[in-house]
Amino acid sequence: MLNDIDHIAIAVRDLEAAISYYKNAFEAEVEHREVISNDLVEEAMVKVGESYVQLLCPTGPDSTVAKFLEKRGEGLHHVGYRVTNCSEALERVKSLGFAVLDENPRPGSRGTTVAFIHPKEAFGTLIELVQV
Ligand code: CMX
Ligand code: CO
Repeated sequence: MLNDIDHIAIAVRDLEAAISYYKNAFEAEVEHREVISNDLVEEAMVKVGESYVQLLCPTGPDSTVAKFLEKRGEGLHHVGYRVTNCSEALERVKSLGFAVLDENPRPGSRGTTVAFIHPKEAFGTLIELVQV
């Protein structure tokens, strides 16, 4: 079901500084930027092969990413796996009784359809199912 790693998300305090770091250290370029208002975050997608590093910065104090930065500091926030059918993949996880954060798929950035799975039963890793 997991076709590819779509992105690895890293929570950062200063988006411009993180973009500069990837550019200077690795000559890696931002391919897409977007404010995801539902999640109160701004993303910069840095291209890595066919995948991305999603640099993620809160747009306000109520963002769960702001809470994450406060509690845990900057670092790995979640892994996004590319799936063919987000709804089917989510239903499977739900039918097995694992906790999810989205009962139904919803719009993500770049016109994707996404659903988040709770980290508590996923061995401490927040998972995003991404249908491109
Ligand atoms: N990875 C792993 N564990 C995490 C986590 C993360 N990113 N964020 C929080 N947790 C853990 C906390 O440490 C806490 O663990 P304990 O109970 O052991 O202390 C537990 O999850 C609950 O954390 P919390 O602080 O009480 O809950 P939050 O209100 O911060 O919510 C979460 C956490 C995962 C439910 C929330 O971040 C969420 O719903 N995420 C899905 C949406 C999202 O992340 N959007 C931003 C990205 C958008 C995108 O990529 O497109
Ligand atoms: Co993501």
